[in-house]
Amino acid sequence: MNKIYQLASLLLEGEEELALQLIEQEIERTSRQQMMNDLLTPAMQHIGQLWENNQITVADEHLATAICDFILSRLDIQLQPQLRTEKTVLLMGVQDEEHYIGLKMVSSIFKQNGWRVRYLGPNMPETHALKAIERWNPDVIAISAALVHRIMAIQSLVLKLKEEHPSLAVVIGGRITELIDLHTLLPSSVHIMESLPALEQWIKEGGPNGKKIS
Ligand code: B12
Repeated sequence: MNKIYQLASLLLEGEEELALQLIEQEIERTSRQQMMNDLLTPAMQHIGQLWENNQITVADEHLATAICDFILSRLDIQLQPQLRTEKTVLLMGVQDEEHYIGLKMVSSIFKQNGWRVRYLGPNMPETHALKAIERWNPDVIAISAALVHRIMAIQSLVLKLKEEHPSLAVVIGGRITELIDLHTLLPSSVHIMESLPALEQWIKEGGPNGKKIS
């Protein structure tokens, strides 16, 4: 069976140990980033399809998501970055956004590259997002959104960020980047990243101090 379907079915069956084993084998064969991009993401997307087609229940999807979340946390704890930078990234999902598995993957990529990560999770109210910036003084703020109608929340937050913290690097990612062209809707200084490989490349090229990619 194709590994993506195999993983999706292990997640849906609640087989967390077997799912973890499959994921660890994949990391050994490829890399953590490739496993997240080429195996775990498509497995969750497949689960989304099954859900949309009423082939699984909401409870099945919740179980799969919970295991996925647990596995990502467990893999994160084992992370031992080779280099440490003095850079800090603040991660959050925009207000009302509940999808956060992608954001956890982003967190893992930053950590693996030696960054200090302050992960605020999904559904961050704008005023609190702004307060958190005062508190943590990050080099980068990375924002995730899955649904198209989050565009208003993104635009509003970006506008305030550009007003109050003009030099702060802003990175936007998530499923929304596949659905609409954010380049035309946001200031050109915002880094719009459609994938984990694009993010990793940006980090390796120096992040906010390197060249701008989009
Ligand atoms: C699990 C899930 C949920 C869970 C989320 C729990 C959680 N802890 O995240 C729950 C049950 C809460 C949920 C709720 C809803 N969901 Co939902 N959900 C999913 C599902 C099955 C998987 C999401 C996921 O984890 N994907 C895997 C991750 C890794 O992918 P990702 O988020 O795209 O992230 C990747 C990239 O985008 C990138 N990335 C993400 N963020 C960032 C940030 C930066 C900075 C960067 C660089 C990169 C980056 O990194 C990841 C790496 O590959 C998807 C199916 C799908 N196609 O994804 C549906 C899906 C997204 N949901 C959908 C819907 C409709 C909803 C609801 C509206 C349902 C409802 N009626 O209540 C609500 C909305 C909730 C809300 N207020 O936000 C639809 C959206 C359809 C559409 N029109 O856009 C989907 C596509 C399912 C479907 N096929 O119908 N959902």
